[in-house]
Amino acid sequence: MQSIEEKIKDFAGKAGIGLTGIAGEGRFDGPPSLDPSYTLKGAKAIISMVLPMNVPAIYDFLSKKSHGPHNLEQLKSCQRMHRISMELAGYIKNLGYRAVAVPPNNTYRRSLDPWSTRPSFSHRFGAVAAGLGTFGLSGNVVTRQYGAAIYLGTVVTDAPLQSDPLKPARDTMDNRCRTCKLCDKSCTLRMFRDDEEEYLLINGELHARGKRDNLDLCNMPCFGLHGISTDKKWTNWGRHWIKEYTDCRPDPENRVSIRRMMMREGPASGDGGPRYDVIRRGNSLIWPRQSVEDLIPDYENLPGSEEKIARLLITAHENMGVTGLKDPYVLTCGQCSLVCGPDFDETKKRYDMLIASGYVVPGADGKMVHVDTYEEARELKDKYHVTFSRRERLQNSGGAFWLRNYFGFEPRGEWQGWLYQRKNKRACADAGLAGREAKAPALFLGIIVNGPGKSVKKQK
Ligand code: B12
Repeated sequence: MQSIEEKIKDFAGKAGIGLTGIAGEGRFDGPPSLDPSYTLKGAKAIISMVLPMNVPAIYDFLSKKSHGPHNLEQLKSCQRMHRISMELAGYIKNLGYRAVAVPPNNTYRRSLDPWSTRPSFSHRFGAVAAGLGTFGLSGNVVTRQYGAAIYLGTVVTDAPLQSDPLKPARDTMDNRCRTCKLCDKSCTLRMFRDDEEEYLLINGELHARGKRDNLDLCNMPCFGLHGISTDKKWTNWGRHWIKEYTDCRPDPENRVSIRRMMMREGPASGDGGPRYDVIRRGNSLIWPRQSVEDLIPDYENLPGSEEKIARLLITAHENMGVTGLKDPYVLTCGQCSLVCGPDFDETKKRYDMLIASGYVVPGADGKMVHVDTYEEARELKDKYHVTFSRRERLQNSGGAFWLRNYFGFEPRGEWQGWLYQRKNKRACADAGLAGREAKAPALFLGIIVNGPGKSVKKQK
């Protein structure tokens, strides 16, 4: 007879999930967002799942052939992951237990810093606790089978499930990242460091990842606000370049000035509000299958023309109730995970595509135009620079939405966070790694503790 764990994995596999792992009791000692009881009181286990990203769509994206297929595929896959997670939760309920699906993304807890983006449950921490992979330099979870180019999903349950074996905590960092580091070079603002590690204590073991300089340096490229690489040799798909950061990477410790820049550039982009809304609605809510998931064909059956691809995206957005985007391609970066394939050769191949891909910038009609040199890109950017009125900027900034939905104070999580930081700090010190613990730089507390930071700019 099949065990309950086997039945669950069988269900997930038949639904199309690539990898499934289980973390049971004793596997949730870590940062607060590894606590499954935030999602389900009395939770005893989680089922962590992986869907690989579509590789041809990644090639199109990195080589600048088109950003359409990856934009469509991510929306489809996140809906798919959400649907399968809900179906699996239903199946576990049929077996007599309680179960809840964690949406793929955008279920942030309230915080005094509404942009701190702390998830209700961290799929990454869950995947590590369930033995599916370990952290890489970029902080992404890297699996042996697919690298980091994956979508993660989680179901939380009170079923008393047996855990799967864990991967060694340094599996990815020692066996892959040490000699690769191409994810770092794929980030336009170089958010993490390739020469310094930070550590997270999870279930009594220290897990390494690249030290993160400042999460806002990830938020800006990922939301399309800074598309040009630090060496100015290529771009991601972002429409904007922050003037002050084009020649000089900012000092990551100057948190206040970087956040101020994000607050200036977000509204200046003219459609930050609806863009975020597409991501939120596509990732945290589930829609009737025919209106998003089934509307979007698999890569092999996508329409040949860019116009038709854009129309598909716009229809999917409209079906989720979002209009008013200046352009429908909301995914502009994520390159640290897209380049990371199952082995070094594949990763290098993807990275080479990126650095040989040149530049994309908005042209006369607002559509992205491909050019080969920095000078051409600069010229087009200056020529077709679009500005928005103060009213438009305010209307479409989305700032009020963030405050309304994510500002607040959740004492339990903050307390758990404080206890965790202390424990992690002690564990690092005991291991001879004093000061290398991953910090949780809540902006307001950070300002009080560290001061507003240095104004010196740092070139990298
Ligand atoms: C916020 C978020 C983002 C933000 C910030 C990214 C980042 N670097 O953290 C943005 C929008 C920029 C982003 C970008 C991307 N993301 Co994202 N994102 C998330 C999300 C919602 C949470 C990530 C997270 O755990 N962050 C923050 C905290 C919790 O982690 P931490 O800093 O390590 O924790 C420290 C402290 O904050 C503290 N702490 C932790 N939790 C809590 C809670 C409380 C209350 C307190 C007080 C403290 C505290 O403890 C830790 C040690 O100090 C998850 C979905 C999910 N629900 O898990 C997807 C997710 C991580 N993203 C994903 C992906 C794919 C991407 C992109 C590639 C873009 C894309 N979608 O194509 C890029 C990759 C960038 C990168 N290197 O991380 C995947 C990851 C795949 C993988 N292989 O790991 C996820 C899991 C989505 C999914 N369902 O697949 N993302």
